[in-house]
Amino acid sequence: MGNGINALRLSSKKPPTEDFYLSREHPKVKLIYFDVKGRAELIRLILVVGEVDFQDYRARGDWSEIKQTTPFGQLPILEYGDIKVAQSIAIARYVAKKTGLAGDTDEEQAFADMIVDHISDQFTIVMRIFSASTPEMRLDVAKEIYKKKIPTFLKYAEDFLMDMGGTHFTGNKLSYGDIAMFNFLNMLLEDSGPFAVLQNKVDRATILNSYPHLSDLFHSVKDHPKIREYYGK
Ligand SMILES: N[C@@H](CCC(=O)N[C@@H](CS)C(=O)NCC(=O)O)C(=O)O
Repeated sequence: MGNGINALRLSSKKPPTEDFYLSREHPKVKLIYFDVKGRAELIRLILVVGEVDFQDYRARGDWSEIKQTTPFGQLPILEYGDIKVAQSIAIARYVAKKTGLAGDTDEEQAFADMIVDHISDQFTIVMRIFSASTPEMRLDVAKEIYKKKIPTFLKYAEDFLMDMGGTHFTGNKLSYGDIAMFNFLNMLLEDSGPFAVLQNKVDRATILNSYPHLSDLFHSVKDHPKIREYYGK
């Protein structure tokens, strides 16, 4: 196997957490993914909110070369010193811990993790839209998911958020669970997202009206100064 696996074996050489934050000229953290939001955007947003200067590497023609160096032949991966981490949710959790966005207690961490996993399951379902083989099938799959899966997903998430006090999934403060929900809702609402094929912009723009706590959470994360800066608004 390539030297990616060897690097992974060096993981006992734990880099100091202070190193995570470095100047833009010499970032120590490198996130490698394709040039889309996909499974990397949550990780990017956590690093952005956590104020970590990272190299946001977007693989293009060099993918087959990079693939040989990845632990599981897939992206995203995160490189940090001698550490190489694969699996988007494992990476998200790792950077959330490093940046204080994973929840402060074991219980808060469990609550943040549980919403992130709930979102991750739904994300995998939404990705079926992209694997549909014809434009007609893509439309049918998108319609089915939008009508049947999304409302159930949102209802459970809204109820859970209400149970946690209504503002943050950990109950207390911003965590990567809130950021993950923002990221998912952003994908649901945005023009370039998987649901754009439905041409139901107006309907999607009002979908959060039925989920007031999720709507407030979405807007509060969207208004986070670092997120506004990242999206250039
Ligand atoms: N469960 C993995 C899935 C990773 C995955 O499916 N990666 C895709 C891009 S979203 C990939 O690398 N595809 C290219 C390939 O498999 O050659 C994760 O969450 O990281």
